[in-house]
Amino acid sequence: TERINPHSRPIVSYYFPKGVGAQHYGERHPMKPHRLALTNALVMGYGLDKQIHHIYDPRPATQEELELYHDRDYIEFLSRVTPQNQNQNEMKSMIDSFNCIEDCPVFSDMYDFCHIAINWSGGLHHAKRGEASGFCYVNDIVLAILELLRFHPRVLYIDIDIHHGDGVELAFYQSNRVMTVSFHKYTGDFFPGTGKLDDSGSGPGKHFCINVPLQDGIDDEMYLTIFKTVIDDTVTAFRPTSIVLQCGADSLGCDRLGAFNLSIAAHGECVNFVRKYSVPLLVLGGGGYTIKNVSRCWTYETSVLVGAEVPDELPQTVYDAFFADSHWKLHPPLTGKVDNQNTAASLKRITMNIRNKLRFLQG
Ligand code: TV7
Ligand code: CA
Ligand code: ZN
Repeated sequence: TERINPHSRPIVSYYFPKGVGAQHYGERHPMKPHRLALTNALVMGYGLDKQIHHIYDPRPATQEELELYHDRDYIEFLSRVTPQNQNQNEMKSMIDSFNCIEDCPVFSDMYDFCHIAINWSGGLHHAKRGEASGFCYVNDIVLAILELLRFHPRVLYIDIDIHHGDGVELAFYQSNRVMTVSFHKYTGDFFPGTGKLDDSGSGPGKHFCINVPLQDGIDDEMYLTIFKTVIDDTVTAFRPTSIVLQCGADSLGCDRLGAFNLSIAAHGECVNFVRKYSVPLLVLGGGGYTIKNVSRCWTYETSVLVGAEVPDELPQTVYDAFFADSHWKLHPPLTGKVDNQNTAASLKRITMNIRNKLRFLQG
């Protein structure tokens, strides 16, 4: 008889809020929600929707739901501010105090955008309880984990965006039910500046926070080695009952804001590695600023998650012009732009430090 691989055909739900691709942070802003329209067009173009069990156009979250994490005055402000009223005096001071400037500008339909909780348009890991940060207004990840904690004793959060997942780390810094693991670029001036190796949680959450600080130019081989080692050690020690995976695509090579050297295949291998634990999994987007590659990456990862193989030849879509660079391939070469500042020794030191820390979890 034929062996059935339990990993090959999991039950998959896919969330695509209609209209999210038309949202706009403003001219010159690197965060482009249009990447979500590209991703969805490729996912549908490949026919992956036929392998997905449930496709949702999610409803907006209610104010009450957002207040399960966020401050009431912050959410009230978000629901009221618009490009039209942002110059009124009372709004001006609130815009400053809630940090809705520069990285997090006020844009039209911004509040509708924020309600979106769980999908490739989520993964907005920098938002704090009472203020916006790093292109993120509402922390859909914290809200999702709070919901999971109603049913799951232990939730593992994994973050492969090139930026530190500071907002999620902060929300659960004192919790021993949520373990956060972020892989990120960590150098003096890189946003948000937090996430050093020694930050490990506090109070009951001591040792339940892991940071993997990396340098420019890390390649597929080094990244996959450290990712698999750290995640395997963590899953063994923590035994999560569900996993939330933030898949920020700014860790790819050639990203407009990033400085790593990952291929789409390696980024997707991280997703594949995590799915193989066969633990309920929530997969989210995040950063990603060279949008033709972001949409390729998340399309590929959708195929990995449904257990389908897709050809390297991209399907024809209305967005064909975006993908002409690589002759409409799913896997363009993305490596070779930045020197690798990581060494086998520097990564070994990080892995060993983390392994020692995880020993505190057992027993
Ligand atoms: C999850 N880098 C979010 C990553 C957030 C990074 C930053 C910009 C940026 C903002 C712009 C803009 C930009 C070309 C790039 C210290 C500052 C420097 C604002 C001009 N062009 C994620 C946030 C990071 C805004 N912020 O993890 C409007 O780059 O470094 C900073 C902070 C102060 C504010 N200035 C930048 O990937 C989704 N911002 C153009 C127009
Ligand atoms: Ca990260
Ligand atoms: Zn990022």
